[in-house]
Amino acid sequence: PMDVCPLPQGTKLQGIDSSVALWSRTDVQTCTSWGAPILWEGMFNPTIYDQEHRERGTSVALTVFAVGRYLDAYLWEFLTSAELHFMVGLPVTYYVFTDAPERVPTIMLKPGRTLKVIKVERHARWQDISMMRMRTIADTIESHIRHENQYVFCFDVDQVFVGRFGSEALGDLVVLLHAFYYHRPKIMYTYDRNPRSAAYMTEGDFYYHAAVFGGSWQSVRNMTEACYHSIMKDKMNQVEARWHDESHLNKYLWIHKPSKVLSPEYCWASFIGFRSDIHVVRLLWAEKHYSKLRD
Ligand code: 2GW
Ligand code: MN
Repeated sequence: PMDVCPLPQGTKLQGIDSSVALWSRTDVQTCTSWGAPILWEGMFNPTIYDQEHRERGTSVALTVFAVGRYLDAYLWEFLTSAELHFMVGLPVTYYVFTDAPERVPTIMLKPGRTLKVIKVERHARWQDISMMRMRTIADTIESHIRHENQYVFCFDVDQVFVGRFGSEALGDLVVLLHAFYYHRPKIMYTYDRNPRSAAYMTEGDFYYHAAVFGGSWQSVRNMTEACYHSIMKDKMNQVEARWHDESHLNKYLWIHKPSKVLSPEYCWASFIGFRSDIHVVRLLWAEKHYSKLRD
């Protein structure tokens, strides 16, 4: 049991991460240049994290959007699998945003876990369905989440939990390495490269995946609000970033460094095939049926 990696002088891991809870891995990068842990299986003791968070009375909000055809296609499996694997043992409040509250399936929840459904409009363009999540998340943190939960995690709905996604993932600002890019040269990162977009960037640390992000309600509120504002700025200028909200998220994270980075175990895609550094899969991209869902 050792610390994660040699940290640059002056950097300090926060909270539980600074105690004995972290081990090391030698085959992968376990620490960012600014001293944030990159979390891989084998680096942490789940029992210590769970104990500590139960003692602190930690509770977690999860936000997910299921608008239009994505509701029937994905929501039931997403929620059912979250009950088995997401923050098990901690109080969790699910926030389901949908245009069709009456079609949200009834799920048997474990004690201490609740589900709230909030009606949202169905934007005509799918790009707007995706981007406008930033606004809705920021608003809901202000109106509800901040009064009940210390942490919030935001997910795409087109994925399924298949392994522990637990309290080790909690932190101030937590983001995910995109499974498709984590081994690739930076030149391949699909940042926005249009100088007219507010998401424009020429260099970055990693390529982060917008399918999973989280943190304290304050940090997630700040990030989603900032992304929403830069999305609106683009709309005024009649440009759209290459990967929509994901481009704006990557830009924000270049300027505001995350305090914890999740390895691609936390959102793996089976089409990538076998990788020897992926020891467990915790969340898996669901199959896409683009022709059915996007026309
Ligand atoms: C999205 C695209 C095309 C057609 C429909 C939709 C759609 C998305 C929808 O009809 N209803 C809906 O609720 N959504 C929500 O937006 C849902 O939660 C979904 O998971 C999320 C993002 O859309 P998704 O999952 O189809 O986009 P991906 O998997 O290609 O995601 C990456 O890129 C996106 C931006 O293009 C986002 O940044 C996303 O977070 C990334 O994972
Ligand atoms: Mn998705």
